[in-house]
Amino acid sequence: MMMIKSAEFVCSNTKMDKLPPPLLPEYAFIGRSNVGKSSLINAITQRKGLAKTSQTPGKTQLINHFLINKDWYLVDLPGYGYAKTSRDNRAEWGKFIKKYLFSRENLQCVFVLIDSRLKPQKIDLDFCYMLGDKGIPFILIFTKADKQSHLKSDQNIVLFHKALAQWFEEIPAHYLTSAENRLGCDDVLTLINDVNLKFTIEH
Ligand SMILES: Nc1nc2c(ncn2[C@@H]2O[C@H](COP(=O)(O)OP(=O)(O)OP(=O)(O)O)[C@@H](O)[C@H]2O)c(=O)[nH]1
Ligand SMILES: [Mg+2]
Repeated sequence: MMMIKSAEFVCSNTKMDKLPPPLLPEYAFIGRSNVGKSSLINAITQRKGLAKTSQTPGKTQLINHFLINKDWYLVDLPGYGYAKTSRDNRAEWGKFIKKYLFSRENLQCVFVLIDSRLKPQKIDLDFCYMLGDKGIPFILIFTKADKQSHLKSDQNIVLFHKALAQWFEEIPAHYLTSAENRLGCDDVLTLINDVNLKFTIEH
């Protein structure tokens, strides 16, 4: 299992050319606003204040890079589907997030966070289809498992898989997690560790 020896905030950006050089493997957390992206980054790294969290949706507004063990990046992204954001803001979100997702060379995997308490939501399914369409590999992370029974979470996971199965031949791997009790966090780290070992810089 991977130990977290260091976790440092590097920078916040909306501009691709200001991101850290793409020389280390990188993993991005994305999902609906308030789904628990920043909280999960803190739980995974066991650093409570590393990524800023809030009860109010729309907290994370930029592409935030964190350097872990001086060896790989975790990226906290702004959430989608935040109703209070103006239409201009939302268009802006789409633009820079898509540019990031489609062109970041060292991006190894996108973690799409889904609230495990909810039945499949169109906005999440649409986001998954969009990634699939662009050939961007992703993994599903169901969040906030501590808020209900395991059975309920599993039912929602099955429903989500069924919805995806209409479009995908291969259903992406998934994890059930909680930022509250760290359920699933070490499994996510193990996956990251495995991918890190295979990382090579392509020229
Ligand atoms: N019980 C419980 N609460 C959680 C969990 N993860 C997040 N929360 C709560 O959900 C709220 C939103 O968490 P954030 O981590 O800020 O969510 P986010 O996805 O980063 O939100 P944006 O940055 O606005 O897109 C906070 O009040 C967290 O305390 C969890 O696993 N269990
Ligand atoms: Mg956030």
